[in-house]
Amino acid sequence: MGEAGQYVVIEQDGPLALVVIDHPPVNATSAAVRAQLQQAFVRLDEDASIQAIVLAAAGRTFVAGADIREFDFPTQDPHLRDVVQAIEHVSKPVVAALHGTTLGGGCEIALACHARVIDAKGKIGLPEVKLGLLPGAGGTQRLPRLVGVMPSLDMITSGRMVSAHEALALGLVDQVVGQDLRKAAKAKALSMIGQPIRRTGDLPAPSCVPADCETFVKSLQQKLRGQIAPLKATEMVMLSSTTPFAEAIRLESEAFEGLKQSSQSKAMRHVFFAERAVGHHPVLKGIETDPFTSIGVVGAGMMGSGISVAALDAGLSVTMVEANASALEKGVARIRGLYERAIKSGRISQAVMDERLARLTATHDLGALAYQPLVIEAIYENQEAKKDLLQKLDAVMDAAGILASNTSYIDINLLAASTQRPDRFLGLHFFSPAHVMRLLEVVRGAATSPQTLARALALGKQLNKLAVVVGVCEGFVGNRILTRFWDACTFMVEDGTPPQEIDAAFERFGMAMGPFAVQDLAGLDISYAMRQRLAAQRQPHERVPVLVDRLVEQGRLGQKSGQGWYRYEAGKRQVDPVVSDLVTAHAGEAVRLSGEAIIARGRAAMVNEAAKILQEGIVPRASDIDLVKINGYGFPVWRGGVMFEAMQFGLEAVLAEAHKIAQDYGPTWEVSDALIEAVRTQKGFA
Ligand code: T1G
Repeated sequence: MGEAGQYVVIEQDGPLALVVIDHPPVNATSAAVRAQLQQAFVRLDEDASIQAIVLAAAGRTFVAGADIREFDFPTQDPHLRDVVQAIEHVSKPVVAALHGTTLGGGCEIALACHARVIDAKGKIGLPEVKLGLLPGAGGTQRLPRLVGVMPSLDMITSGRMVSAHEALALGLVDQVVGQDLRKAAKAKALSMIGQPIRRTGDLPAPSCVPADCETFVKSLQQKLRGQIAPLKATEMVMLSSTTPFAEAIRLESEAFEGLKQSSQSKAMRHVFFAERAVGHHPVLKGIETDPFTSIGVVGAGMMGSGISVAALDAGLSVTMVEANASALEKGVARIRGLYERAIKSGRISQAVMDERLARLTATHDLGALAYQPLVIEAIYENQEAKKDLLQKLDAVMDAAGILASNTSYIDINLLAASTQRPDRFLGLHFFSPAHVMRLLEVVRGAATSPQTLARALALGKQLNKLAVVVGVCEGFVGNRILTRFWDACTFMVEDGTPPQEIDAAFERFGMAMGPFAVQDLAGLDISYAMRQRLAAQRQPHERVPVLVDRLVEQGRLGQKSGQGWYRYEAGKRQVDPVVSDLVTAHAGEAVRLSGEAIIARGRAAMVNEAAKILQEGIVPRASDIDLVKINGYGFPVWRGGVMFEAMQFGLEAVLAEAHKIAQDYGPTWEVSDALIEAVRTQKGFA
């Protein structure tokens, strides 16, 4: 694992030494970087000709943290906390020059320097909890000494980056500069020669109002649903006001090492690298794309207006077209309403709202889309209506324009074939609310060209979406697995396990909401319509959900009708005896599954379908499926996604359950060869 390169260089300029870390792409503190950094500071401390030091980094950012790839192996000396300690105890002033994203171990190094100068566009933070970790090189003890306990709890348990100006206001940095960062840092260092050195670790222990901390912990516990790192981090930060620094540092690194070995951190590190891999597609190699400045959206309903807001928020101009006058008005009012609420909650200012709305053009005229580089149709889910619209758009749009459909299930190849530009056509499946949900399924049709795909992914990045490229199949990746999961859960109810017990089991598992509560939120009529649509393709003896269709036929559509699987009074969901009686009557010889058995069955139903998706080449990586489930369907990130969790759990058991499911639910639940192969080879899913 050793690295040979020289990643730390020293430039001397009179009494000043400039130490530059140069370890692309993000100056992560790998073992070699740590060793060279420690050697550099020991040497400079002994060098009498040096009276002050500036620590900076080359490339696009100051240190963005420890090298996450090293966490699967025993830590090599020196530990970062020892390097940080060495920097803090140098006998001459050390000033950090911060640019880009100073994160994790990079922030901890900066905290140990005696002053911090940051570029105005810079950001700084301790995002370790997003990896199931906590700051392990003194961050939980030094940050509170600089900014106080409550701001530290906010920064460390949210993992959010703060801007340069917020960092200055917090007291985290000493100076913000618009240009020539290093020059300013050097001036700062020279001005500190001969002055008493302010070592963060030696600063007084911060005060902490126990009641405030208790309130903070309570609200955190409500949000976490089983995640452990943020609570452990809170415990460490609170030590800063009660425990001597050296002892607290020892406890912090113990807690860090413990979390590093945890399955939650392994899962979240898997997700980190999965997010980096998802954009890699061999067909896109070498294709450069220009950023979008504008797009067109047809349909001003929930999805159309949400997509428009996502684009306006990303700085694009949007032309939103809606044939129906009142629908257009409603769409614009919905967008305006979203921004007014954002102003009320302090997320944006009136000026920002006005600037964004100024980039919105709302019209009935399809012709207004003639020169749009990309147009997304987001009208209601009806195949003929979409084909008709796409043909009209095909006729008015410039030949180079890309056409996209926001359909969540209609065959993209079929829609593409209804246009003259199948190579410049694909699916862009947003999730509701489209301006909030991070996931974007980019559905690549058989004729979609690599250039079109590259453009779509570029748009996804501009809209801050996590774009996952998927092939064409019924329900794409997310809804296809969801349908299997919901069907299996409905069969568990029909066989005698109450829906509220299944929901409780999956909410304990870490899901935001259980499957039946989600169905009620989405509307039972949506999946009912899909089952009706697919009825003709059903295989003989195929088991289909019965009870849910009965609910729909009784007008129980979910939250929108006040009744579904549950009853809703004053917005609160309640178990409905009517449904309980229906279940008991239907189940007869009830099979009431335990929590563990419920999870095992749900897991196997999802993994078996996901394995088929892999087998069919709908996605190239199992981790892509993990990202879809985490970012679109509330699968707990700290379990790493449906495929990673199953591999951690043990695929043998999943396969055994999948065989039982095939026996219980019939031929369309046959076990996937990919799952069998993953167990046979002991290699899991690639
Ligand atoms: N370690 C190893 N590789 C990293 C890395 C890291 N910390 N950060 C990024 N990379 C790789 C990444 O895999 C990708 O590689 C390339 O760099 C560009 O990244 C002791 C324990 C900095 C905001 O959590 O959030 O410090 O795919 O595509 O969109 O307390 O990367 O090209 O082969 O994401 O411009 C804490 C993690 C670590 C920050 C840049 N730090 N990184 O985003 O580029 S734990 C973090 C990021 C820690 C201490 C603890 C982002 C970024 P490849 P990218 P980007």
